[in-house]
Amino acid sequence: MTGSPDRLIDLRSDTVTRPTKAMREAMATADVGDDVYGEDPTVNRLESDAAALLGKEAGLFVPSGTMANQVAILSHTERGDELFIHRDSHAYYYEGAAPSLWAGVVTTLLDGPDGVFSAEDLSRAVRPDNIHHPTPRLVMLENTHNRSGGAALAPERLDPVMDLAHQLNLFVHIDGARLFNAAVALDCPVKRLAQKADSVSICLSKGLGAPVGSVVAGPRPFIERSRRYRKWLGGGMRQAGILAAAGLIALDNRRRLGDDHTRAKRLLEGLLALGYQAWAPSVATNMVMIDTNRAAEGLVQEARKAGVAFGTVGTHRIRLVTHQDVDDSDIDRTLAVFRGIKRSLSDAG
Ligand code: TLP
Repeated sequence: MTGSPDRLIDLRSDTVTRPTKAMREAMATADVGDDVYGEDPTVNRLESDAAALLGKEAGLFVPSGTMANQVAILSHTERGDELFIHRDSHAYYYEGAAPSLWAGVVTTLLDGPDGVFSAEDLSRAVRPDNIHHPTPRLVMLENTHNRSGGAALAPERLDPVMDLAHQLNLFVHIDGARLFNAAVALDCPVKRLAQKADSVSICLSKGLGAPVGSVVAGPRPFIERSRRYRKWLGGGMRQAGILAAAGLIALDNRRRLGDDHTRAKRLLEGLLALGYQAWAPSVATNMVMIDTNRAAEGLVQEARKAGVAFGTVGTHRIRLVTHQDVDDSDIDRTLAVFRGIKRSLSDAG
């Protein structure tokens, strides 16, 4: 085994990044006001810059990706409505029962590769208007798709689903926590990826490196409703320009996401060369998923002792995520740790 190094290489998520010096300086010197009165100039700038990048009329700064998803669901639906969502989507899988708790919607789960269901699947799932059924209202998509290995979904995959949703009078929200990763991997403007969605949310605190924050974007009336729901959920922040200043730098950081993808690819190829089984999406981004024949949690513990942290996705799969605080030598060290684990396993017979 490789000896325990001085610094932990943290590949658990791209949420673990620490704000850079430039970000901290921008935060310290941010122009601020009370955002609940709509008077924080830095928040206002972040909201309009993000909305412009996403090709939407208006934006709303919220504390987290989870709140972004939940205010979007609340703003699009009424109690008793039906939400169509992939079984592995964050808003269903990782947000507790939040859609039913807050919005009072029923979730109908769909399946499909790379975290996306087909237009045909959606068409089969949407039942006719009838007093016995909930009212079909919202389709939620996720790009990149986290539990599907960070799969980037091209317009050819998502547009037909969104077109059908609109024909059926359903709204569409995209959880774009990592939409900029998708744009970079697909070499497609982010605006194009969001074009057919009624609303979209992005996270500033994942690969973009901000300490906190997400933005929901969509038509102005939708954003005004979302502002009310954000307040209800306790997300009305005061001198939030301190955080939005980091968010503005995070938006610029989209230009460096390609480096994370290159490192993830090198990590994947290195692990494959060592004989590990990878589980890869059609278009990969900054995540690597490895299937393990031993309990994934045991592997996590062992690697952590050797200075590399990552997480599990189920009992026999691990997830490694690259981000701005991981460099090329960290990838080399990670591969050395995996080589050591492999060797100790085969030595044990
Ligand atoms: N994802 C986290 C965990 O919650 C799993 C991670 O480490 O990947 N949408 C997507 C697609 C996400 O991946 C996440 C966070 C969220 C929403 C929620 O964002 P936060 O953590 O800001 O509430």
